[in-house]
Amino acid sequence: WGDDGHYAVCKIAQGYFEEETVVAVKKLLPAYADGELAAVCSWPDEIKRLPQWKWTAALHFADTPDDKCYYDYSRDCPNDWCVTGAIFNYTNQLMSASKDSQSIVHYNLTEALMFLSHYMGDVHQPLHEGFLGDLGGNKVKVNWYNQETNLHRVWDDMIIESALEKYYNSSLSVMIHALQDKLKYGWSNDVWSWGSCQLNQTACPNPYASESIDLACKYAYRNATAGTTLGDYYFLSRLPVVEKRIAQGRRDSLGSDSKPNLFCE
Ligand code: DCM
Ligand code: DCM
Ligand code: ZN
Repeated sequence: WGDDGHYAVCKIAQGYFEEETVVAVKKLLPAYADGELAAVCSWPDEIKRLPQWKWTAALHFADTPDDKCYYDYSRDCPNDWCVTGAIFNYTNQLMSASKDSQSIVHYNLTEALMFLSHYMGDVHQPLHEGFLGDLGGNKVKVNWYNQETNLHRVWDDMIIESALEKYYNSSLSVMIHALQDKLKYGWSNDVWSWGSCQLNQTACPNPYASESIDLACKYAYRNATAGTTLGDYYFLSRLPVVEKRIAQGRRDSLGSDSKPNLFCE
């Protein structure tokens, strides 16, 4: 996702934190976040091109070999170096620190929190599990209405931007409130089934990556080959997918749902 998408994922997730998670997250947030997790959720995108952070660039996605519409951790996440591997890693860091405050290994838990909340958003963006050959749609040049762009950017930014203009008075907080209402009243019948993490599991990003590549094949890549002009039809049929994936970004990270004690000290 772009900045708006990540902000929305984290803002919605925050609303589901247990009380002790709120306290622990506030302790870890840098001062400039002013107590808002959402304020730092795009940080991994801001730093990924700096020389000292280049190693993080591949942790934003887990692309599959071309035309494979399913995800396989051992194939798509070599050496754990991908978005799902990163989610396992940063969840482990935060959990081990919360279990053992005397731990000799000192991770930077502020960074761990900012990476984890960003990557939980990215794993839900269908084209972050797109095809390797076109770099998750980055190489698929398309027009979004009359604007030249690529398919990855359509899913990171353009669908959200167009929705903001068309339905949400150009206000991200209006859109976030609408998604929060849909979580409560609209999707309420299936929200219970979104969290699939068992109490004895550290993190469960693999099913989310599987869903993403499935959605990439069924919605993102469909009728969107290079040179296509995407307009109302594509926008109206894909926006519900984008909205649901943003709302689902809250699942099981950071103590929501089934893991209330992640940050218990
Ligand atoms: N994995 C990990 N850390 C964990 C759990 C899993 O690095 N705490 C990685 C290694 C496994 C892969 O995820 O090969 C798939 O795990 P699973 O099938 O349990 O989801
Ligand atoms: N991306 C992806 N798969 C790739 C390469 C990049 O999903 N093989 C994602 C990461 C970024 C976006 O596309 O969110 C733009 O990539 P970059 O910032 O590297 O231009
Ligand atoms: Zn990212």
